[in-house]
Amino acid sequence: MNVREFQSELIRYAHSIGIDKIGFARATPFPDLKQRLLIQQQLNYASGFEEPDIEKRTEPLLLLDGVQTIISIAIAYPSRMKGAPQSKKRERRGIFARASWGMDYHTVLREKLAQLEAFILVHIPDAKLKSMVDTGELSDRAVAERAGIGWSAKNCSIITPEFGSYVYLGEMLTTIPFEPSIPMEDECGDCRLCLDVCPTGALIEGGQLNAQRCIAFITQTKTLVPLEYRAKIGNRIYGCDTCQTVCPKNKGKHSDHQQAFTPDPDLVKPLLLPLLEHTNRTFKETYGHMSGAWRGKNPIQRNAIIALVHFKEREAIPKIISILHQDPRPVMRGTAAWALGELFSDEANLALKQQLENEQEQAVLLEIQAALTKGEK
Ligand code: B12
Ligand code: SF4
Ligand code: SF4
Repeated sequence: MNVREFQSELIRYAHSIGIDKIGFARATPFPDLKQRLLIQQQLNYASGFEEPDIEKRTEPLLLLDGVQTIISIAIAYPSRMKGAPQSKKRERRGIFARASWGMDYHTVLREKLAQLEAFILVHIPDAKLKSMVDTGELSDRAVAERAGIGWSAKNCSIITPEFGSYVYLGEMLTTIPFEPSIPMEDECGDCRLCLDVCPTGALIEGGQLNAQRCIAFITQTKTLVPLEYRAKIGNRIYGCDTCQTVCPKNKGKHSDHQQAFTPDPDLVKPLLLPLLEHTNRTFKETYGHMSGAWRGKNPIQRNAIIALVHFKEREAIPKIISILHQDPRPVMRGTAAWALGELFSDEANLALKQQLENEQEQAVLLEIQAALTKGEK
């Protein structure tokens, strides 16, 4: 079998194991991406979650000797859930972004790539292969764009004609000289809906994100959320889907054929107050299989307090007071102080004054003072 024939075999095999799209990119350097990454770094627009070595990100040869082709794969995930529970008074709920529905996509895509590797090695035993999903050095989107999986859209996502932007991406570097796929034309046209609806103005221009302002990023940080973003987070406890849900190219796109990503409605739209009760162990047991659990329980619990304020859930005041008085984590105490200032009641005011006497942490003291000042107004 020559390389061309094997490539067709490989594509057929990929589809047979549930890979929704597969494309092939030449493993030459990514000079445009390199410039882009440098600019993002200089402007402090990067998130800090990316691989820091820009050379490794843009020079595939540094990752695999003799690399010729990068195989890009895409796997679709659902945009709707069945039986979503209502968020109502005393039973307020947060929301995990769709990229955290069902099983962690890293596990699913890595398994598919491992199957693909095994298939290749049966036919070409001396091939050298290296696979990655999200946490690898490469930009999964830049590879997918070059491999014709979809176009690089104004909301930064790779949008596929078949599944919209609701696809996960992964890739495999190979020493095999496959025929490259043809990249897609941009289909955003004059549309700029995503730029206009982004709640924090994080999309600076088409295809350029200031990650520091992006709610998807902010929900994953471990520090106090800067004041200007707290009201904008809403009930998002992990990630943000707004620039995707608004996109006309995603209209009607809902792929539920990947069983692994079928969401458990009570987990992806969890009750907020019970979330605050989790220990590390119970959180891991309950949410550990989801990609949104990767930063542990602390950011999620901080975001849950912010979401309770979003719902003006005054029933939560006693629990938030207990956090202010007893939680060993300054970020939780600081967020609780702010929340009590927002939800305001005599009980909350008294609790803030008591903590003002006992609090040792400067950042928390500032939050308490700001909350008390707010209450006086
Ligand atoms: C860091 C990171 C984040 C950061 C920063 C996101 C960003 N836009 O840069 C934060 C935490 C904010 C984030 C959020 C999300 N992420 Co994220 N993230 C990553 C990660 C690890 C690296 C991305 C990166 O390097 N960004 C730097 C920018 C500069 O490069 P890039 O976007 O990779 O590549 C494009 C640009 O460079 C652009 N470009 C290059 N040159 C030039 C020149 C010009 C002039 C212009 C305009 C553009 C341009 O073209 C490239 C191809 O599109 C990737 C996984 C990976 N290893 O690649 C996942 C990844 C991008 N994330 C993903 C997802 C699903 C999300 C969320 C939707 C999750 C959610 N619901 O909350 C949001 C979407 C937010 C958004 N609007 O982008 C998917 C995207 C799938 C897809 N269909 O596109 C990825 C690929 C993970 C995966 N393996 O599936 N993410
Ligand atoms: S994920 Fe949310 S905050 Fe980030 S760019 Fe999209 S709409 Fe804006
Ligand atoms: S909302 Fe419009 S501009 Fe933004 S990604 Fe979708 S089609 Fe492109």
